[in-house]
Amino acid sequence: MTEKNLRVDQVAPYFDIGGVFISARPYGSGHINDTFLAEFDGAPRRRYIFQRINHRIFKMPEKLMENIERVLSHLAKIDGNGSSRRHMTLIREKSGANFHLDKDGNYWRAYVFVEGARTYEVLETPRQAYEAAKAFGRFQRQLASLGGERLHETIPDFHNTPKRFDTLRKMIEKDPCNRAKIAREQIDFVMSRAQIVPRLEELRRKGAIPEIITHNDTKINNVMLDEDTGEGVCVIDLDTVMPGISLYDFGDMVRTSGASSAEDERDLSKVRMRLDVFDSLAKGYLEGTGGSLNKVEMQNMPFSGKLITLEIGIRFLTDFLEGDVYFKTKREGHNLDRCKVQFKLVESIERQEEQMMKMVAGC
Ligand code: ADP
Ligand code: GN1
Ligand code: MG
Repeated sequence: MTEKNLRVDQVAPYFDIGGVFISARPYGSGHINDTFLAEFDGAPRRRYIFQRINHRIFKMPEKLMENIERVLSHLAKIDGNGSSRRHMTLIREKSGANFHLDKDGNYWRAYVFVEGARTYEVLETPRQAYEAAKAFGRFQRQLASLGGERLHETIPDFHNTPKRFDTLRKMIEKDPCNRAKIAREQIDFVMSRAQIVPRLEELRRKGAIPEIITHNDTKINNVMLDEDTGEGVCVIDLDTVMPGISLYDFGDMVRTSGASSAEDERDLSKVRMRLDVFDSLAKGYLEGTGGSLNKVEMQNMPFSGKLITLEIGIRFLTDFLEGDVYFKTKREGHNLDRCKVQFKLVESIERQEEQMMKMVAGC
């Protein structure tokens, strides 16, 4: 057992699971939290997900968990409680708290493992895109009826592209690791697209696109599809659920589901936006959101794919220049590789934007 697994061993007894902890292993390929799959004997279920929340990135874990608790109890009311796989189920600490704070100051949470469903890194068929987009759209629609106070902003300005752009500019000036010279081509790529950066924020500010509760991290490995039927089962990774605009979510779906390659593919000749997948994404999303989008939102669906892809590319580039302090990396230049894929996708969208517009109009 690695030290990390031992930590799960030590925190598991604090959670109201019952049964005996057997083992835990690192799980999934998220870039932010430390995720483990834990097995228990004699508990109501055998498998649970344990996560150590990255509190360097999420600076207010209590507030974040307050959001998640409100969101999940709302979904449970709509979907029905208990064994539903439609939403995640949080396991409380025996004290009743929705997280456990360990002696080193780490925040832990536990969820029921969603069985019989899986995530993908690269989608294989347009049908999967339809199902994933429908599930994310449905999630947005269900949260439209969440009453009470505005959710906490777990990361302020998360999808504020102009702010992300400014942060990049400052990082280029500072160039703390002397890496800007390696990324000259990517820096020029962003600068030549500066004029598109503010569009979504302007539409939000003018009220042309309404503020709603959004997921904000609709990457394809954050939705689980049924292993047998392929249906969208459950939206996961709720750390960034907060006020936003619909197109942040649709844009990130286009970026990750529409892409023909992995996010960090090194052979850029494999990277393009798949039109048939885009078509299915648009159909699934419009179906899931159930007619709640206005004309401006619909007209900007292809654009949002381009802008959010550029934005995430900007974030990978910024992190590369800063010395890889935000996203988990597995190899040298990993963030720059990820950035290159995003920019190749942006170019591919630019070439196909007109056709994408026609597809949305045809939905
Ligand atoms: P990160 O914020 O680091 O991306 P996630 O919450 O997305 O972490 O979890 C990482 C991975 O763990 C997911 O991509 C998924 O494969 C798996 N996972 C997370 N929660 C569950 C769950 N409740 N049931 C099954 N698998 C899960
Ligand atoms: C992170 O947590 P994960 O791996 O699902 C990031 C997203 C990025 C994504 C890029 C909180 O998502 O915003 O789009 O990596 N999450 C956070 O792969 O920053
Ligand atoms: Mg994730």
